[in-house]
Amino acid sequence: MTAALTLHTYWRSSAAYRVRIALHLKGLPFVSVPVHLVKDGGEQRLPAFAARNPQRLVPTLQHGDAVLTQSLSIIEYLDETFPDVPLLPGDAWSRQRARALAQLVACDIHPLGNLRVLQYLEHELQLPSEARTQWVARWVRDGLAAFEALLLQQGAGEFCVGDAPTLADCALVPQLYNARRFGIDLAPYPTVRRIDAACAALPAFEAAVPERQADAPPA
Ligand SMILES: N[C@@H](CCC(=O)N[C@@H](CS)C(=O)NCC(=O)O)C(=O)O
Repeated sequence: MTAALTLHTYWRSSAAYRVRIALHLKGLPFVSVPVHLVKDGGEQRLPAFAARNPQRLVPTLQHGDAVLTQSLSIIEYLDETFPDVPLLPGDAWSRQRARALAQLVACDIHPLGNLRVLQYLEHELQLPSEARTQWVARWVRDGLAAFEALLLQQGAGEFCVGDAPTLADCALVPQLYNARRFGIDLAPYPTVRRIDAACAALPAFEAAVPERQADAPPA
């Protein structure tokens, strides 16, 4: 019997959403432990959570006694540990493309609109809500334009890299959810939207949607 998988997660965290997609694509059973990122200053900042993940971020995945942090490396760990339904393609060039697209989202878009960054803009720099939204939109549009251009330059399949979902799709879909949340127009990115629709048709992506999580507020 394999060790249990426990995901410390928050329904609207796009980084946790990436890992939920990967777990569902692989058909791995896991227990979700909600970490409320906003209530009472954020449960991620409590000592008990910080002892598990000193970065005080979700996702954090426990696999038996091992504690894993950082969504993309968690997904790569899952891929190596549970190789059925691979999330990285079979050849080095395609693997590099999948990783580069995922990192474009996770390293170059997402950190600029993260909760603690927005809280800093609000509370310390005292930027009004409109300016904070403008900040997020600026970096999301920039990143998605590059993502779209890379897909066109390198030739996407049904999904970002080839005809099966990869690490890149696990990163893209949550970022688009986030973009919609901030009211960003996705019309300029038709290939991205086509791939998002292909992902949305798969039960694994549907199961990972924020509103379907147990800690999501009632509709
Ligand atoms: N690079 C990290 C980012 C994780 C991250 O930023 N998580 C956010 C939620 S999407 C978080 O926990 N934020 C809490 C905070 O900003 O205090 C990863 O990919 O796992």
